[in-house]
Amino acid sequence: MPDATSPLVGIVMGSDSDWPKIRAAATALEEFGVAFEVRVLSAHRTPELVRQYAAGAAARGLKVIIAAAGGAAHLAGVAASHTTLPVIGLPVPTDVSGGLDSLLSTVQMPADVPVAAVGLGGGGPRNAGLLAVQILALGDAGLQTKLAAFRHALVEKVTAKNEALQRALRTEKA
Ligand code: RP5
Repeated sequence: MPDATSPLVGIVMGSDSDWPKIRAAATALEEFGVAFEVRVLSAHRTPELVRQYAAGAAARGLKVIIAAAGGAAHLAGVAASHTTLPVIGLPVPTDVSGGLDSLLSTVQMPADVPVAAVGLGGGGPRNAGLLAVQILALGDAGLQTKLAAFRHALVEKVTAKNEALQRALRTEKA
């Protein structure tokens, strides 16, 4: 039975080797005070555990699943096939063209079972966490307020960077 401290987001990954590459997803959730859990579950090594996890996620109070995997990255799609919760696919970089295999196998879901895939590497993991926050904010006024403040801070940060660049350019010209 979910309680007030139950995780709202489940982060699953195909291997513990993925964790350092996707840690930023969890960091984003921490920044917004969103309770989450983390599991290593593999679509091909532990298919039955993936099924049990995804099928039981909603009943345990989870609202969003972030599924990270590399290579033939079918974890997000398989998880999505066992739940109607939103699943955010997070492709993990590999040695094959930097992870193009992960990206395509995560994002190219055939029709009827969607996966909301984010980018490969770079801001992808952080965006996975932030997208989960935005989904949760649909029904949480507190999170909406935090998101508004976050976006406002982004504007201030970029504005300050622009002003600093303009000053530097003026100095260069002088
Ligand atoms: C995938 O295979 C995992 O998500 C990981 O990205 C990749 C390699 O896993 P390990 O061989 O490092 O366990 O299932």
